[in-house]
Amino acid sequence: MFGATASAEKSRWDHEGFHCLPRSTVHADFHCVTKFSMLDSEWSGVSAATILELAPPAPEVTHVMVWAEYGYSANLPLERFADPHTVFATHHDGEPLTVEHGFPLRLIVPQLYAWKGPKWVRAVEYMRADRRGFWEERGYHNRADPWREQRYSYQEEPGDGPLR
Ligand SMILES: Nc1nc2c(c(=O)[nH]1)N[C@H]1C(S)=C(S)[C@@H](COP(=O)(O)O)O[C@H]1N2
Ligand SMILES: [Mo]
Repeated sequence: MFGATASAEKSRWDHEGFHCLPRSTVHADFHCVTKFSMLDSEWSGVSAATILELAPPAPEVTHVMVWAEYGYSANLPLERFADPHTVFATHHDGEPLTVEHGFPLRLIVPQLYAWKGPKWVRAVEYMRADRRGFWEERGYHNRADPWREQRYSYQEEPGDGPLR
C-alpha cells in the first residue's frame, strides 16, 4: 500500500504475513468484456475492506490504482474498493489460484468487468484523484459496470472518468 496513506508510510505483507490476515469468501459472477461470463464462482482471500483497516488511506483519497506484474493496472473508486465483496483472492472454488489465473494474488471486484481485477497483484496506490489504469487508457470504460454494458470509453458520460 503506497501513495496517500494516512500515516504517510508504506505498508507491505510478505506471503506468510498475508496468509495470517483474517479471511473472507465471496461468490461472484465473472464477466470478461470480450468473451465469456462465468457465473457464480467462489473466491476466498482477504477483503479489501480488511486491508483498508490495516493500512488506511488519507482522508482526501477518492480512488485507488491496483498494480500488477508487467505494468498492468486498474483504477477503482475508493467506495467500490471498500465494498465488502471486493477481495484479494488467493483461492478459487477452494483451490489455490493457478499461475495462469493470478497466483499468488488477484483482485476480484464482483460487480465489474473482469479487467478491473488484476491478476498477480503487487501493490495498491491510494490516489487523491481518479487516473486511468491500463485498459482504461486504451479505450475501455472507466467505470466498467456489466449491467450497464459500460465496455468502451466512447460510452462514457461526463463525470464517468478523468479527461484523457
Ligand atoms: N495482471 C493482469 N491482470 C488481468 C489481465 C491482464 O492482462 N493482466 N487481464 C484482465 C482481463 S481483461 C480478464 S477478462 C481477466 C481474465 O482472467 P482469467 O485469465 O483468470 O480468466 O483478468 C484480468 N486481469
Ligand atoms: Mo477481459
